[in-house]
Amino acid sequence: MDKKVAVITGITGQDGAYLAEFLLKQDYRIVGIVRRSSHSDTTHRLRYLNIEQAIECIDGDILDVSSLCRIFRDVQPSEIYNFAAQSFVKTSWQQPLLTGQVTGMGAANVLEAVRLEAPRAHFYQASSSEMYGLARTSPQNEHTPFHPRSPYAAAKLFAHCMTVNYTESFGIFACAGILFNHESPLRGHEFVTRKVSDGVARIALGMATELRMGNLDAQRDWGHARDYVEGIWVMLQQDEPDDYVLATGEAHSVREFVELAFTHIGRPIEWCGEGIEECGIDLRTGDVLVRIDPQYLRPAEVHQLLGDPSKARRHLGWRHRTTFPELVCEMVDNDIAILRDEGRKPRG
Ligand code: NAP
Ligand code: G4F
Repeated sequence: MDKKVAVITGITGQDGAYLAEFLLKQDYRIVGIVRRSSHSDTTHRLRYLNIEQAIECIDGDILDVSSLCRIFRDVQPSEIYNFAAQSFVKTSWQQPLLTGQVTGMGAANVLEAVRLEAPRAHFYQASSSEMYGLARTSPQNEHTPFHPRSPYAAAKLFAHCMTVNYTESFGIFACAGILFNHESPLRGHEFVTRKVSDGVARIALGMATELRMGNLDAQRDWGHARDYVEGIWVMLQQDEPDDYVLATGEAHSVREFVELAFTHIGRPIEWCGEGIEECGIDLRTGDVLVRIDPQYLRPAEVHQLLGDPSKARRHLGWRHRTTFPELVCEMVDNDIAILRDEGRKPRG
């Protein structure tokens, strides 16, 4: 039997890399769309997973419909996963128009190329729990009303509605996964979990003395990206397209993430002060290890996100495997290992 062919936009990002790793185990041919860059190291996540050689990377950009049409026409994919986005919420206030173009219109471009060149392919859109924003009910499920609180969330909501629209209007098999935060050692350093795991690893190795943070009270439903890409794949194997929430069903604060990370390296902290005067003090030495820095606060905050993944459990048989403490410890241990390795490399 011919191999199934998957096209992945955003393959150089966290989820694209883990999905590619998973699909290779299912014997897929994988084509990744990679945008042009002036530096050569865009595929470091694929290299980290040791899968770079097994993937066909093709130049393309989701802002350029002609590149998408060319790739879909040439490759005739059975499945298309749209992960490409300007995905950092904080940046979306500094670059709202670019975020709208890439995260919102970019998805519409991909859908249009699917309609024109690969109308029988199964399509996945990376929707986000950020669309719930200032949610009126908790936990959030597929029926919870959306209230986006950032240009990023507004752009994702446009892309989400277009995905539903392309199924209803054109009969495209288009699924939107409404995914709550998922993290891993491949997470970008700008996101809070990786920032903390890297910062705590540096403190553990004596390379830094403190960590500067924003809102410690924000709560997120954090899972592991490797678990979530499996749920994404199962969505596209169903007989009918539908939308699904993927989440753990547990919310934790940024503060808890920080506390666990410091406890893991044997330097538990206690909190003193309030608001931007608050800081985290090393219980053993009395040193200040965490400071609040207003530059990391946002113009509008999403205070709590908590997902109800029961539909995915019932229909897809999916549930997360990695627990919150396992996630925190894996990320901190991984960053310690990376920093030790870098320290051993000869300068040159
Ligand atoms: P990520 O690590 O930031 O990866 C984003 C990817 O998009 C990168 O490969 C990036 O390429 C690519 N990209 C950006 N602009 C592009 C363009 N114009 N054309 C082609 N590619 C472009 O994001 P992630 O965490 O893997 O998330 C994957 C998707 O899921 C995103 O759409 C995100 O918004 C969404 N999502 C993520 C989460 C989460 O918790 N991780 C939750 C819900 C939804 P470069 O490498 O060249 O920058
Ligand atoms: O890690 P974050 O930047 O992720 P955020 O904003 O929740 O968005 C992520 O998850 C979404 C799914 O819900 C995705 F759609 C999106 O693409 C992205 O992957 O921030 C998490 C929380 C926020 O409340 C933020 O205010 O952490 C708080 N925070 C506190 N201090 C901080 C910091 N965030 C960052 N990035 N850096 C800080 O120092």
